[in-house]
Amino acid sequence: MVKFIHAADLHMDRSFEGLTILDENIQERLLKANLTVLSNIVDQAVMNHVDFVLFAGDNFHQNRPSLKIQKHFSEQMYRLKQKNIQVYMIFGNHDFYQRERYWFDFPDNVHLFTSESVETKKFSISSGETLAISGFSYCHPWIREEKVSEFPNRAAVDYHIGLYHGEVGTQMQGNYAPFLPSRMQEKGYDYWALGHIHVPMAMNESKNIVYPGAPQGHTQKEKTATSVLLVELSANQSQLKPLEVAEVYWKSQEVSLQHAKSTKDILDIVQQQLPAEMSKFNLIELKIKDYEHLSMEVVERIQTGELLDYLSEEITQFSSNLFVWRISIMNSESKTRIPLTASTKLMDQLFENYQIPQDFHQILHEAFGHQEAAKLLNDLPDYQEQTLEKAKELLKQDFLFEEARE
Ligand SMILES: [Mn+2]
Repeated sequence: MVKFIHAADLHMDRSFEGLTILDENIQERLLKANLTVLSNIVDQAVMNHVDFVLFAGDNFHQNRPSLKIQKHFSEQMYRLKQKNIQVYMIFGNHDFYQRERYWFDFPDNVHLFTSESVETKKFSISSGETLAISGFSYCHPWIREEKVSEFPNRAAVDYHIGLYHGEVGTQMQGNYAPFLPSRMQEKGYDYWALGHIHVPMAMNESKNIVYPGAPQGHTQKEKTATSVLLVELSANQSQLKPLEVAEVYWKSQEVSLQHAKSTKDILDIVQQQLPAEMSKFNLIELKIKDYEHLSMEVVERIQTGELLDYLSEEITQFSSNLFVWRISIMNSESKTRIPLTASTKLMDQLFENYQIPQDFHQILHEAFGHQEAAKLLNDLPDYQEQTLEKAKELLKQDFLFEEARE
């Protein structure tokens, strides 16, 4: 039997996105959380007596990780070395590998894949069983080729594992090493340790082609990104167990103002509906509903951020693990939206045009033609996706789509 931890997408130097009001204490706490997540993974590796740890890419959010993060990373790897735990690591599209970026040596228990060509490392573990791990790294922010076909067939070992940072797609139809899970399955490996998608998910029925998800969510969309996987492989089966390692949890909570008789009741009601004390730090979005019987002033004070401003301070005083980062209004019928005689389907179709990276680039050709701007934009691989999402959100906020009547 072999036992290991499969982690991916730590994005250790990524900031927590969407938070606008932040006092210094909280900012510092969030930065520290990123480092603690790695220590938590190492703690779990030691506690569970694993044979090795796999990092499936994007450990760092940028391909120029800060010296502070590098030092912390190498210290934590050293902790694993002292317990005789090996580390196998590839680099992803965010932390694409360039040797000169690393000022700290990785201890010798860390085995890096540094080439865009698939390499295989063979070794044996303390039980005497033999292993092969095949993988590749990004040396650029994009890989457009399908890479599975470059992987060797199963070697004559007890366990063969593939390390792969990428997303589902077909040859040249994506920027992140597009692959088909069925092709991976054909290789006959025992396990494929995937990285890139931050939501935990298995890509095949037998659950041995798997994204563990990011161990720490950095945006409100990454609520399920809280863990790494403890994997046990034996002759004919694999067993996966998620281990919670996140330090910061994103939550959203609906708050009904149904029982508020006047605006004066609102503050009390909101505070009463907040969750009780929690052991980890929670970033909470409050979604206000059933407020229509109250005056327009409620909506105004929420929309201007005044209520948020007040509450975030109030709440930090009675709970140190709670931070309200956004207060939004549910089904905001009160906000007048401009009616458009167009279906949302039409909008979706229009958006499809902008999904094509070349077309998106074309619109922004002036920006991409500017040396400094292009550098900045290329450092944001999710730029297109995020821009389109935001645009969609704004359109839905401002317009009311009405089907054309025949
Ligand atoms: Mn990635």
